Amino acid sequence: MSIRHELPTRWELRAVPGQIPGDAPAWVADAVVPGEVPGVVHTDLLAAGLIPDPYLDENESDVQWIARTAWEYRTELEWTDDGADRVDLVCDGLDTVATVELNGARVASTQNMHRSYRFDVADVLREGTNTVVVRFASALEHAERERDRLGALPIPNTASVHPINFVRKMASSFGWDWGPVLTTAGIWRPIALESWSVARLDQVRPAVTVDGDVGRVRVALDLERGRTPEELTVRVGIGALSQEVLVPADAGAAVAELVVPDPDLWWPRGQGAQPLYDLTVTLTAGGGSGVERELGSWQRRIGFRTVELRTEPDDVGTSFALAVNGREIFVRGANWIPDDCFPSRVSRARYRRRVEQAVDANIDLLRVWGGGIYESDAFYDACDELGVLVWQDFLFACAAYPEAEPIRSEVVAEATENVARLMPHASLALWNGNNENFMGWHEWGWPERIGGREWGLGYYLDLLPTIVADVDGTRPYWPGSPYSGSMDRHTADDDHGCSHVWDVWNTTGYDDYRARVPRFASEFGWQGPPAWSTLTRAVHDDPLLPDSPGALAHQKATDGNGKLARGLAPHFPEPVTMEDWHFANQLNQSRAIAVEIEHLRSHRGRCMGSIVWQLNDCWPVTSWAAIDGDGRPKPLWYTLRRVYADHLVTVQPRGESLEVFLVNDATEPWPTEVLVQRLDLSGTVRAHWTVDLTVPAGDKAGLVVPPDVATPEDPAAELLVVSAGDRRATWFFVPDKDFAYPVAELDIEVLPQAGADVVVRVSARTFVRDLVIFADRLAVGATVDEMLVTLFPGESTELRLSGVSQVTTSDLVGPVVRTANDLVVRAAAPRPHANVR
Ligand code: BMA
Repeated sequence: MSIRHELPTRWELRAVPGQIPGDAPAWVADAVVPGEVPGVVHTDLLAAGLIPDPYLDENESDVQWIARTAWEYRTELEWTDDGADRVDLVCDGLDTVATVELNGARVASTQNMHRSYRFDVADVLREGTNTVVVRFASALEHAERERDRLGALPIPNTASVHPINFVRKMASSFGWDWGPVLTTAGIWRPIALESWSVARLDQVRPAVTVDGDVGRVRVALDLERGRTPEELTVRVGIGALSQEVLVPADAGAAVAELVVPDPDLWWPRGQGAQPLYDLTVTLTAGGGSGVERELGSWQRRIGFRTVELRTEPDDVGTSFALAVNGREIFVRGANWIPDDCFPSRVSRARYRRRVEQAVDANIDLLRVWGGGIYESDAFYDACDELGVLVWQDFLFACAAYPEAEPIRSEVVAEATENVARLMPHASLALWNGNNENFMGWHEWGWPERIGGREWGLGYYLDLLPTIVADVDGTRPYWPGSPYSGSMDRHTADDDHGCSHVWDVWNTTGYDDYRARVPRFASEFGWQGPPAWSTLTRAVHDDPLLPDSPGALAHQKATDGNGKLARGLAPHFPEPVTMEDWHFANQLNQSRAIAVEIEHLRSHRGRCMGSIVWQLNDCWPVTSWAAIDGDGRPKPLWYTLRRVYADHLVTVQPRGESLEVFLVNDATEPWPTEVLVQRLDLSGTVRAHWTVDLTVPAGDKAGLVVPPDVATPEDPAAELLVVSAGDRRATWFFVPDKDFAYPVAELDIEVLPQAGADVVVRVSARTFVRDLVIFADRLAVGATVDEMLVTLFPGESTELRLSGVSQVTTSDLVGPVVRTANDLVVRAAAPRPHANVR
C-alpha cells in the first residue's frame, strides 16, 4: 500500500550566506525564523515580525531585497524503514528555482512553480533522523540570466518591468497593473514522503463523456513499477458499478471504462443541477493467488456533461459560444486572478467563500487568467459544487515566450500535469492558450521587436492543443484571449472569436462600449477604489488623497488616477473631497460595467458571453475588481448581481430610437407585462406604454419605445422607467452632472430588531438615485444586502445590515449613507471633509 508521510509543517528558514543583496537589512545575515510549510518567505518573515506588512502603505518598496536573496528551508524528520520498494519525496509545489538536499546529498533541482515533483530518495534516506534542505535561488535573477542567455523578448509594457517570460513562476508576482512586486520563494504546496511497493498509480485521467442517455468514464492510467514485476488489477467504480482490468506484469498503463446508464447531468448554475458522482480507482496485486493486497487508490468527484466551444462561420463572421449538454449559453462571467499575492495562504474555505460570492452575483463562469496559477483543487471543487464553469488559461500572459530549452520542456511538463490534474472537474469547460499575446503581436509592435525568433506561437497553435487532445480529449481548446480564429485576422476584429474591450477604459469613455459588438467579450473592465474600510486599513496617509503617497502605491495602473478622472468627467462633477472621490469612482465603475454588460446581453445571439475584468483582488488596491482585496464587495458587485440576473430589462439606444430589451437566460419562458413610463421627478407619469409578451428561454425580445414615450419634454428632469415583473430598468436622457437632481431627502428608520441583522427602512421624500448604505463604515465586518437603489418620492426600501448591532438613525448620515444626488447637487457646496486637492 502506498503510504504518505507528511513532512513537518515547521521548518527553519534563513537567508543563504553570500547570497544576500547589499540593500537587505543587517539582521538578515543571522536571522533564523520558523518556516511554515506550505508557505513562502514573505509570510514567514511577516509572522516572525521581521518585515512590515507589504500590503500596507508603501511597505512594498521596503521588502524588494527579498527577491534578490537566496533562501534556505531546513527540517529534520524521523524515518523508520517500512520495507517498501521505493520511498519518494513528493513536492506538490516548489516556488521556484530550488535545489533539494537530503542528508547532504542533492536529490534534485527545479525551476517551475507550476508543476509537482517526485524524487526517489530511498538510497539517501536513513533510519532515524534525516535532514531535508530546500534552497531557493532568486527566481528574478534566474529569469534575468535566462533572458540574457536567450535574448530579451517583449514583456507586458504596462504591467511589469521584469522578465516574467523567462521563468515558470506566477507572472503577477513580478508586479501587475493591479498587483505589487512581491516576488517570493518557498515550499508553497504540501511536501511528503511516499513509500510504496510493487507499483503505484501515477497519472489517472478520467475522460467523462455523455452519449445519448449513456454516460461513459474512460479511465486511462499510468503505473510506476517497483522492484518486482507482478500482474495487477485495476478496479474502477462509481457506486455499485465497477469494472476490473488485469494489467500484465510488463505493462505500465491501463484503461478501464465504465458505462453509466441515464446519469443525472451536471449543469452550470441556473441551467440545472450539479450532481456529482464519486469515482474510485484501486490498484491491487496478488488477485490471482487469492491474497489480494491493495497497492493504492484514488478518488475524485466527476460530473456528466458535454461541453463544446462553437466557433462557426456565419453571416457576421465567426461565432464564439459555449454549449453545455448541447445547449448554448450566454456566459455571465468574471475574470479570476490569484486571490492573494501569496497563494499558499488561500485556504479551502476562502476559495469556497470567493466562489460563493461569484455565484451570489449571478456569475456562471470564472476565467482563471494566464498571469496567475493553475489553482488548487479546492477552487475547482467549489466550482463543481456550485455550478460555475471554468475557463482555464495556460500560464502565458502579455509577453512573448521563448520556446527554447529548458523552458519548452517545463511547459510540456506543467501542461501535461495540469490538464490531467484538472480533468475530473465537471466545471472545467475550456482550455485557453494565452492572455493577450496575440494582441502583443497585432497591436503592440512585437513583430519588429521579435524579428524571426520564436515567441510562443508554437505553444498556442501546436503544442498546447496537442496536449489537451492527447491527455484529455474531451475539452475544447482555444489559442488565445483575445483571438479571432486566425493569425491572419487582426485580434481586434470583433466579428470573429473572442475580444478584449480595453480602449474604452484606457481612452474613449464608457458610452463607447455601445460602439462595439464582440461575439464574446472575454475582458473589459473599469477601475474603482476598494471599500473605504479596506482602503483605510491599508493606507494611513494623512491627509488621505487619491494621489497621496500610500494611495498611489495602491494604484498600479499606468496613469490610473488620470483615467479615473477622465472617465468620470463626462458623468459627474469633479469630486471635491476624498470621500466624494471614493464614492463617485465606485459609482462610476458600476455605471460603466452596467453599460457594457447590458449592451452585450441586448445583443444576445450575435454576442454569447461577457467576462468582466475582474472578480477579485490579491491585495487592497484600486482596481477593476468587484470584490476588493479584503473580500468586501464593491458597489460593482451589486450591479453585477443585477445585470447578470436570469431576467434582464434594459433600455438601449439603437439608431434614433430607444429600445427596451428583455433578456431571458433562465430555462423557462418568461411571460410578462412590460410597462414603459416616462416620469418626472415627482413621480408623475408624463407618458406610458404597455406590452404583453413572452420571452422564450435562452432568448431576448426587443421593443422600440414609441416616440411620444421616448421623447422627454425636459431631458434634465425626466426619466424612463421600465418595469417587467420584479425587474425595473431606468433610462436617463442626460448624464448625471446635467441632471436636475434635488437635494436628497430621506426618512431613515431602524426597524425593531428581529434576529441578528439590523433592518433599515429608507423612505424618499424626493427622487433619489443610487442610494447606498456603506455598512463597513459602521463596523468593519458589516455588510448590506442591497446597494444602488433608486426611489421616487413616497417610495421606500428596506436594507438589511449584517455584522453590526446598535445602529441608530444618527449613525445613518453621510458618509455612511450616500446617493448620486449628493455627488451632483452638493459638489459646489463647502464640505466638512479633507479636500481632494
Ligand atoms: C487585461 C488583463 C491584465 C490586466 C488588465 C487590466 O489586459 O489581461 O493583463 O491586468 O487587462 O489592464
